[in-house]
Amino acid sequence: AKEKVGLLVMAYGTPYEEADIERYYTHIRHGRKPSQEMLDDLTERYHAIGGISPLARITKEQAKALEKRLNEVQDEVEFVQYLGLKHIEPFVEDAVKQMADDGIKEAVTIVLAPHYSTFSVKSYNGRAKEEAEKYGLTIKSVESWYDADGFIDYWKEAVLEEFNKMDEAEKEKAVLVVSAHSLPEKILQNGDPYPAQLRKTAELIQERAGIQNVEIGWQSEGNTPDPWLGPDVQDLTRDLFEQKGYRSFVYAPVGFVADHLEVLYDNDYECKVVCEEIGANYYRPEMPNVHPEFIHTLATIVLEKYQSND
Ligand code: FEC
Repeated sequence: AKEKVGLLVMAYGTPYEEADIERYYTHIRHGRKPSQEMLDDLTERYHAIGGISPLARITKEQAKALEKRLNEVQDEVEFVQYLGLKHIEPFVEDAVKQMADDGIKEAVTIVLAPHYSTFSVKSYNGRAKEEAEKYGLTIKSVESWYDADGFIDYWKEAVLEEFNKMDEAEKEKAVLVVSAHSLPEKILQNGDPYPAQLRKTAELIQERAGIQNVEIGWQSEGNTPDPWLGPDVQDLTRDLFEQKGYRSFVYAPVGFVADHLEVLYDNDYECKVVCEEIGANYYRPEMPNVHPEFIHTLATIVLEKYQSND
């Protein structure tokens, strides 16, 4: 039989049902319970997208599809997927322990977020590594894939599909807003590569799609007193409308890879409301989810990591 290699797919996680929202939110806040008002606000946002986020289902599908693809593109070993989440069970640590219990000796990890940041990818990878050391499990971790060819190509196609719905006059006054989750500005003090990686993703999409007007924005910032990376996509929309005369906005939240609250609410509701208020057209390309080209790209990245010497 072929050697079994662990494929640890890590992602943010989401409440499975309404009753999970409080403990999930508390976990995100590093153990501090949210106030009733904050809890109600989050619960309402979930209601607005249909009750609960499709993220749990999509993340599972992505992990399964990635395992399948990895076992199609190579024949040497058998990759076995494990899902490890940041803020709800199965936690990253649960998944690592399960791999060890199943007799897995080596594993590759990938986070379902393209851009590296000390706040996001580093914390996932650190948690996986720390747990793996307890069991003598060898892991190799993918750090980022914001410039991967197939990833850029996915977005090129998705974005052009939206631009192709416009006539020439509309296209001239259209802008592509490329965004990722905002993070506290203090990440910049230690030279975090996150903003530069987002800019690179935007540049590559712009080049490949041949789109003239492209801007970078940040979205979904947290509810804390410290300053967050900006401009926020909503403010940016108003400013671009007034200052550059854009009348159509195509939002590409490339820091995410699935339909979930931050896209279905923060883009499809909040940005859309701004567009409606100012009288602009709203477009949002499809998210990668389990698109075959996207999954194939992730498989290529994982395989390269597995075969590398680091
Ligand atoms: O669909 C869903 O149910 C879950 C969607 C979801 C994704 C996601 C991705 C990222 N976050 C990142 C950073 C932060 C920081 C804080 C923060 C807060 C929240 C809250 C919810 C939430 N996040 Fe999230 N995030 C998602 C959901 N996130 C809900 C809490 C309420 C709110 O503020 O809206 C602030 C923590 C604090 O208060 O101290 C920081 C980053 C990503 C993208 C990378 C990744 O996926 O890991 C970075 C999806």
